[in-house]
Amino acid sequence: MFATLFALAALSIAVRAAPPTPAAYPSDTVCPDGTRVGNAACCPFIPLAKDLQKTLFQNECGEDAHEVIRLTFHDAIAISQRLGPSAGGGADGSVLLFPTVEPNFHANDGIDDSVNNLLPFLAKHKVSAGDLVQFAGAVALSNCPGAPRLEFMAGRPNKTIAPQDGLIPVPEGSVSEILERMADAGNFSPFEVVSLLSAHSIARADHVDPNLAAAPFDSTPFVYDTQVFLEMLLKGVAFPSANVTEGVRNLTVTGEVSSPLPLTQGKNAGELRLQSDFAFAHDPRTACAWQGFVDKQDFMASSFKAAMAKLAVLGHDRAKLVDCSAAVPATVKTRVKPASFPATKSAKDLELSCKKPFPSLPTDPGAKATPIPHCPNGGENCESVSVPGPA
Ligand code: HEM
Ligand SMILES: [Ca+2]
Repeated sequence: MFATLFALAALSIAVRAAPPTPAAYPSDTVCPDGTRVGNAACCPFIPLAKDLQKTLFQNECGEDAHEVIRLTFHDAIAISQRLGPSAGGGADGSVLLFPTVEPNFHANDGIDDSVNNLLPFLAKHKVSAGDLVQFAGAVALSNCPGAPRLEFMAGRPNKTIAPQDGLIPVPEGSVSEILERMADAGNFSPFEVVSLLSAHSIARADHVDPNLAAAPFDSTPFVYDTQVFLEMLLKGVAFPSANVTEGVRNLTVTGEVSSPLPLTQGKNAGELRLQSDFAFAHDPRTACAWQGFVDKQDFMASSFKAAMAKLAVLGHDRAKLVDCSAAVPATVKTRVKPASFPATKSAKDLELSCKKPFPSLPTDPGAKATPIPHCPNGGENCESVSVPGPA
């Protein structure tokens, strides 16, 4: 009893003694729209989430959501402990504040869409550019079945610089180069980098192979599941573009290696395998972390959430930001199918580099390879938002 009272007294002293950072704003505030949040600084994010869902994402884990999730990484990672503050400010929204600089970096090919799509929200809502990028990413991810609900910390200032080129990993990069870059940016461990790469479960490439648009990295690009970890371990057989064959690949395409599911039919592009993802799946430093996520949905999701929490505050002191995670929409509740070999594939197609036991998994029915649908509704025709803008 006394111990409890003492603990409570100590706690209230600790709370009152806290410095007047934004974290000391009144808690349990009622926002103008009636929503209760822990802190007044979180109020602008409630209408922002609604507007993003209605105007941009349409509550879908489609192209527009994927692009913004990629943007959270490309904004945040442009920071370097080795080169110092003049190299870039991390998760600072510089990509929105200097829309004619960063989108032109080679590693940012295709990022212009998400920059132009987000700029109207910066003009309309009272939030900083850095907060907008990370919050929009968390809202986008909430639409993806299987994904975790991300932490969101608010309060990144708008005062920043455009980063230098060369800080964003490219698929031609070696595992050593990428690990070194990720450690320099934010002390990410090899395990954390593999955790972050789970984002490639909801990803497609428009710019790696110029012959293909929206070429998916796994057979379920609208579901945050472990298929990308499984399918990366299947033997590559061909390229998804008829114009790219093993022999002439280097003439037109870099950063891509042979895929296990190359079938392209109309707009339904075959699976495209990034050279860097494939290298991570087999490198001795990362192969067991990679294989360890196969069919481990919850472990993958919680590991991603932890690594994203680190990524989202790069360049900031987390203690000076305000926890507005409650403003992130709850994730969709659609059940995610456990990992399975795509039709025609089985354990005999695996090429493993980690010596640990591999889970026993079923094969999807079908005598022939199934095309990977272009749209979340299973069809070939779907709209994506493309706001004209400076990027
Ligand atoms: C660390 C090494 C990484 C490399 C080399 C890499 C490379 C790439 C490449 C080349 C693309 C295709 C872009 C295009 O052609 O349109 C892509 C897409 C994507 N990446 Fe990464 N990436 C990395 C890490 C990450 C991380 C950490 C995230 C987490 C947020 C992420 C999220 C995405 C998403 C969501 C897409 C899909 C974008 C879309 O479908 O429009 N990537 N990545
Ligand atoms: Ca997937």
